[in-house]
Amino acid sequence: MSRMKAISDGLLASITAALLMTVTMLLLAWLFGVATPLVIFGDRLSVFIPADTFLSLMGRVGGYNNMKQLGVGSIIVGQLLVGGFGGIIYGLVMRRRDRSRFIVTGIVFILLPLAAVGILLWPVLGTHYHGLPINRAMVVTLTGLLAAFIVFERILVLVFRFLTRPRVQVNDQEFSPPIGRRALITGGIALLAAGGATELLRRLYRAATFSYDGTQYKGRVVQAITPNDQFYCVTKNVVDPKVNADLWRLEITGLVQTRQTYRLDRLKSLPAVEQETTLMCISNGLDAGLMSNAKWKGVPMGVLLSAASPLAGATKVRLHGVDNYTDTFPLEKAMDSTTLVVYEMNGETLPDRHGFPARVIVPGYFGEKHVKWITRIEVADESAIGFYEKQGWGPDFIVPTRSRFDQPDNYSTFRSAVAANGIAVRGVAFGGDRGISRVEFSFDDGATWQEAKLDYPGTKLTWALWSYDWRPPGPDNYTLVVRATDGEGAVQELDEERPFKSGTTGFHKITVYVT
Ligand SMILES: Nc1nc2c(c(=O)[nH]1)N[C@H]1C(S)=C(S)[C@@H](COP(=O)(O)O)O[C@H]1N2
Ligand SMILES: [Mo]
Repeated sequence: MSRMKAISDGLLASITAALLMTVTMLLLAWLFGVATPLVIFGDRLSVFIPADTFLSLMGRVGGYNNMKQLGVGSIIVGQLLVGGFGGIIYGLVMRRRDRSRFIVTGIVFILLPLAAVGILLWPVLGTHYHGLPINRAMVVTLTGLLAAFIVFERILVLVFRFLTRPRVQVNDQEFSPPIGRRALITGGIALLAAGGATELLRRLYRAATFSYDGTQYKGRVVQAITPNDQFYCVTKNVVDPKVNADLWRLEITGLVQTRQTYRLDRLKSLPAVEQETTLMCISNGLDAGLMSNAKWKGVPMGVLLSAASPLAGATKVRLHGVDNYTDTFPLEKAMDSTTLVVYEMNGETLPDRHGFPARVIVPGYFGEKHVKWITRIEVADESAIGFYEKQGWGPDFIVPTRSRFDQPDNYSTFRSAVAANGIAVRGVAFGGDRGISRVEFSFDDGATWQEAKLDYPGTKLTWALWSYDWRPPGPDNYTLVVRATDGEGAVQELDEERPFKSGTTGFHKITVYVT
């Protein structure tokens, strides 16, 4: 066999094998919720990207959604490249042999990759999109990888053998197709596999989070309680979990005397509380709508923790979602009666994209900490950190007091005859878990302030809705500003010392023209 033929047959066989391996992974993900390198590689890598690099990368590729697509695309290309390289080496080695032995190809193409990928992805192997508990999810993820690598190895070996086997002759009759035709057949299979992978990717794409990640709630539609289907949404995932409640468990582990495991029905049988709480994302801009308010129903986390008896030395909890998202907050905050594990949102079962079957509500902290699809509460010490904390977000995760205009729109124009009858100005104000006691409005860029009306005062844990019936003194270009005072009397401020990684501070301003 010529060197060229060894290389080209090795390459063709391995590309076919890598494509079928990708199809296997996508099928496992699609049918059984198995985590595959296609998505968990990105999770594993993104914690090493510092927050500022992450943001500038995100900006350069055109947003979080594009970045996620780029991530998945690169992993697929990477798999094809690594597979192709393996195939070339295999072809060259096979030049001097007539048959490879399974013991060798099994070690090289199944066991070694399994060990390498397993070690590399160890921290994220516990991911499962149908909600298996972490330890079982690890077994399932490794089994899925094993299956995918077996597919690669078997296809590589068999296709290479098919391509290079000498033609068989029986009684002068040609039995196997000529070499050129075999390459054609293999190419056809590879194309089919590529088509299959593309079709599966299309389906996953439709199920993917691209259509709703980053959904905002702001403007004229804003009401005191955000309807579930309009509640803002942020997720790190390409495809969000769709948890099967029968597989799902909530575990209380770590520095506790007695580990606890709850099924959903047991969780729901505990005395429940209802609590209105507003959530806001750490990356919410001053004019943005990554903030919403709902009435949540669930169980105080402190009840679950007390039943497990935290040990001395425990100072934090680390929460784990089935998507391998993690975050932490102080144990003391976890024991607060307003920190909840909830399973209902505005009287309905928690929607999938907001964390079905259960999520955490931790008033006063940024949205990051309100872990969705919660599956484990790990009682931990000071050293525990979470997904976005590893990226360098924080160190402060307490929501600073904020306020926003929802009406009128920025750069609106009013004729003075209309303006003389009053311009309806309204918006929201949010003070974390400190409540809102007062909202002031200015139409001269903060030189003078007017008392706004609190149409919906909310509770300590929610936003307030405010309004002001503004009668502009005459035609002019106006800069409107709003500022809130929280329930403890602290006035909203611009904190120049606060790093952007701890969330923006300052004032929302809009421009209005009266002509
Ligand atoms: N398991 C899990 N929980 C998560 C996230 C996630 O990606 N996975 N995103 C967090 C972020 S960044 C925010 S702002 C809130 C958003 O919650 P929502 O989509 O229900 O509004 O969920 C948090 N909880
Ligand atoms: Mo967020």
